[in-house]
Amino acid sequence: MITVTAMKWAPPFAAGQVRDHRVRWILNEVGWPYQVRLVDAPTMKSAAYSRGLQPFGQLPVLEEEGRPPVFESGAIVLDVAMRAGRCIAAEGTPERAAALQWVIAGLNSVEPMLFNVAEVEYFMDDEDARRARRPMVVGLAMLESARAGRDWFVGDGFTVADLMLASILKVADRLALLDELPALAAWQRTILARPAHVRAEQDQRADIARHTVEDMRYDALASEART
Ligand SMILES: N[C@@H](CCC(=O)N[C@@H](CS)C(=O)NCC(=O)O)C(=O)O
Repeated sequence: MITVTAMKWAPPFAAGQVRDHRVRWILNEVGWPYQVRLVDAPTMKSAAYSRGLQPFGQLPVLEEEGRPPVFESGAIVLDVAMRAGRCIAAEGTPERAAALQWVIAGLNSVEPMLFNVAEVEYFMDDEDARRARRPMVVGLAMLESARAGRDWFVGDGFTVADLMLASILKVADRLALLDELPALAAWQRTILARPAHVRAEQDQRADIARHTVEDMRYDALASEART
C-alpha cells in the first residue's frame, strides 16, 4: 500500500495548496490506491523523519512497501506517472522530454519566483518591492504564449506538465496575477476541474478541517528550541 505524508493542519490560505495535493492528484489520475499519514510539526522536524523520509523536514513523501521513500513533489509525480505509464509519453520520445522540461521549469523557474512575489505581497509594505512583481507577470505571459492556445502543454492529452503547472499557478491565481491572463486562467480552471484533482483537493481540505493549529504542536518545537 502507498502512503502519502500530509499535514494535519494548515492555515486557511494554504488549504488546497499544500504540496501533498500533487501526489494525491497523480495517484488519483493513475488509479493507484493510497492512504494518508498526517503529521504534526515535531514529527516533521524530528531527526528520525529527516534521516528516514525527508532530509529537509518537509512533505510530501511517498512511502511504498519494498521501495525506498521518495520525497520532492515533482520527483513523486514523475515517478508515479512513469511507473504507471500514464500522464506522460513513452521513454525516449520528444513528448517525454517536453513533459520533463515543463515540470522542471514549473518547479525551478516559476514556483520560486511566485513565492518571492507572495512574500512581497503578504509581508512587505515597501512600494518599490511590490513593483518588483511586474517582471513575474511578464514571465507568466510567456508561459501563456508557450501554450499557444492548445489545450495541453505537451502533445494531445493531459500530462504531468499540465498537472504541475496548474498546481504551481494556484499561488498566481491567489495573488490575482492571472487576472491579466484570462486564457491561462481559463486553461488552469479546466485542468483543476479534472475529477482526480477535485478529489485530491477536497480530501486535503477535509483532513485540514478535522484539525486545528493546536494539532500541529508548534509549541513543542518552540520549547525544544529553548532547551
Ligand atoms: N520542493 C519541495 C517543497 C516542500 C515544501 O516546501 N513543503 C511544505 C508544504 S507545501 C512543508 O513541508 N512545509 C513545512 C515546513 O517547511 O516546515 C517539494 O516540492 O516537495
